[in-house]
Amino acid sequence: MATKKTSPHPSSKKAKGDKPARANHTADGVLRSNDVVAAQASAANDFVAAMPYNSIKELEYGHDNAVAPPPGDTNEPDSSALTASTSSEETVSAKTGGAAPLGTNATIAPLDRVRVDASDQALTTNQGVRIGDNQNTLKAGLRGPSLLEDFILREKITHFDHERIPERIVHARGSGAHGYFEAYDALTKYTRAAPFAEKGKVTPVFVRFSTVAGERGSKDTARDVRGFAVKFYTDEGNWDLVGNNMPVFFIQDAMKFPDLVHAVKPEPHHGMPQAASAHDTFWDFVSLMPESTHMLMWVMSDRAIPRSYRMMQGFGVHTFRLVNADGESVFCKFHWKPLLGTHSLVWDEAVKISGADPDFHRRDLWEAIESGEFPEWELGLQIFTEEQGESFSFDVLDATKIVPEELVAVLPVGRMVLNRNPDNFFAETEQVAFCTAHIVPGIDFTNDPLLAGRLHSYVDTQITRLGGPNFHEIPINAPVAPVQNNQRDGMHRQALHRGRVAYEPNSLAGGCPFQAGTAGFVSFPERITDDKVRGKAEKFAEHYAQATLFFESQSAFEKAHIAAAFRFELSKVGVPAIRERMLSSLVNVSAILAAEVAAGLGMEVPAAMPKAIADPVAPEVTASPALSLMALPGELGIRTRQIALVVERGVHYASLAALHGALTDAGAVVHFVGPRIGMFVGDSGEAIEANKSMENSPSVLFDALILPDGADATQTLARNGHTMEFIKDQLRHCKPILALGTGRDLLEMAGPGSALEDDPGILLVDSGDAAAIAPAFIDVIAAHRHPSRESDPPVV
Ligand code: HDE
Repeated sequence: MATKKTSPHPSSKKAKGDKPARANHTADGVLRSNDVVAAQASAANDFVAAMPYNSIKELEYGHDNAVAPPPGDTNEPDSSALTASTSSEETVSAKTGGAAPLGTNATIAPLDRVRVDASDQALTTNQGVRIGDNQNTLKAGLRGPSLLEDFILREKITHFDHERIPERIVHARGSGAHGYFEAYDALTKYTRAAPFAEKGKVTPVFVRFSTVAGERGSKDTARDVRGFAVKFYTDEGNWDLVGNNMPVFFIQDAMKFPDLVHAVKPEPHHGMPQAASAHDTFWDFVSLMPESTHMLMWVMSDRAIPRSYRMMQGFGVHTFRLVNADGESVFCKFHWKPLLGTHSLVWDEAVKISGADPDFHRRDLWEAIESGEFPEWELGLQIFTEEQGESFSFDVLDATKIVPEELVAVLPVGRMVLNRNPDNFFAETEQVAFCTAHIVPGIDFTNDPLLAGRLHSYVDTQITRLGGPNFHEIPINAPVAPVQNNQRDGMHRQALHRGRVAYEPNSLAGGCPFQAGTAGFVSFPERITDDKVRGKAEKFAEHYAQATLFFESQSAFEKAHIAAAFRFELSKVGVPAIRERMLSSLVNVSAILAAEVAAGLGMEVPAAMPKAIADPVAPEVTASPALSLMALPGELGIRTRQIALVVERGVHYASLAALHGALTDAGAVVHFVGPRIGMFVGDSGEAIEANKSMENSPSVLFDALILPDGADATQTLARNGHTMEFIKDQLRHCKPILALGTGRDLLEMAGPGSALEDDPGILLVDSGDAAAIAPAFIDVIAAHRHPSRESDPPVV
């Protein structure tokens, strides 16, 4: 039990700012040395004596104590001097400040404390010395040799030489933002986790989206899984939900992760290809790992080329465990659903964007937040009991399987809003360190063997990447909850820990910091009685049912895109036997898909690959509409969509002005795009400024296109090769086009001619009707894309 001590030794009293006082060696009638250090030791005696033994030692044993550990013994000192490092700690200077307020850790505070603003400040060295000349090295004579004594040059260059840190081994390319999570309701029935403690509770978050395979400087629009990692700074510590935009993974056991990553990354001899995974090693590996097939269906779908980070789902992937305050537990899967809906690029567009703007997703996220269009997701949970989980046809500990939403519905529990861009990309987005092992009371792990490996991997990798074990002190990683423990030292330690105690139990620091008992994290006491083996449960051997479920649940054009993606990726594989092996695996997913891909590769459909299990349990769900991107159209409207209004000298001004107004009112981002940037004079003499050119911003960067009216203007535009490319791509990618008056001529030159009238994504009007057509065009843009225009025949 904690006790309170009330009789400090007289020598512990000291006026703030005084020099360390010689003890009054006769104050209590006992003659003592007047040595300050000896007096300090003697002062500690009463305090230490108040803890005669470790009263919780006996509670370290047995099951009951394991599930409900006691709080540690603790005593409160009457004077901070009793637990201080030094009797002079109240000697204040500009460098040291005053004594730390008791029980606080000043390194844990809002990021304001580390934000640096150089406005109105002179340039200095890292030692704070103002620099007189930042242009010239110190030389012996104007044309003489540079001198080694130039400490300013050497400091500057040395720091520069070490500016880079190792990039993440996977997920190197990413973009982040701050925001908050808000709980819809208390979820205390299922979990005592802090973010769900009460209705309306708000928890700060930092989110990082990423690609997986490419290096830090690679393109955003590669075909790849996207990371979706959320750090919740809860008032009970940091919780990281380190998920992806796809709900399954390639492998079932952490043992295979290095193999997977070595297969998917650039081939080691020549370092190619960058960002993509279209090479022999990846397809060699996955075609030998049929458990990957389900994930391959997701990766070959349009989910692997999202339109925007703001328009993709997120998933925790593994089954997690929730635990309530009574110690009752359920299993759970985490889902993020974007308010804007799920929308993707098409492959040809993604390829072209990677040249036009490799930062396409980073820019999109940044610009949306800068313009106050804060992206939002709803968090949903699939909750089921362990017993329910055991009854499913698949194993819920197998990360290559989903729990279909038709089997367990998704319960909406809160929303996440990203409302602030980082101050500094390196300090925040690059240095943020997520870890699946960062959980808080109320959340626990299951025995998913992939998750187990992750629990080790993330902290381990940060030690190399961030240069030591103290990365939790980097401001972006520091929790808002207090951090107090006896871990000390190591590279780049920031905290100045008071006192001489760095162990527990102790009496010299009044037992502090003490173990929290059931107020802290206590692992769920899962019963385990089994053999210690290397192996997997039988249900893990079923590899195809959910791959088929996914494929069959897609719309016709999504199926066509999946077939086209397999065709493209496998066409890049140099070794035909690998292509054939992969095709034989696809036969087990869908005969139609296999036939479609084989035809696209000029191959015969091979025999089906032998399955690892002859007689699997029949799946509960054979069609899941929720798996189609069409299931989440999201908020209708055109907010943040990028619209190109083409301009040239002599365009019909009034119609463009009317549309500019209507689209702006609807929240779109309107750009005037000319053959060059700069001023153009319209038909009535007014000026229009083009902020983009068709050369610097090809049409793949825009969601919709308006072709202007004006005979002279359109004739000039028609002679420009860029104009035709601009329109052709917009047509090819099934995006909305509005042609005003003679703008139709341009469309006909570039496009399919007579089919224009029947295309739901194309509107043709006289310029006098521009204002009237605006609402209809807004609806056409809101639909994003009009796949009926596609030339690839749909897979039926
Ligand atoms: Fe990761 N993963 N991973 N991963 N992962 C990393 O951690 C790892 C897995 C995911 O924005 C690394 O800090 C292992 C699944 C995201 O900073 C590393 C295994 C899922 C991010 C690592 C997996 C993920 C990472 C690299 C299998 C989806 C980026 C740098 C056992 C649920 C986080 C780092 C960010 C990053 C290991 C599998 C998601 C090496 C060993 C499954 C979103 O520690």
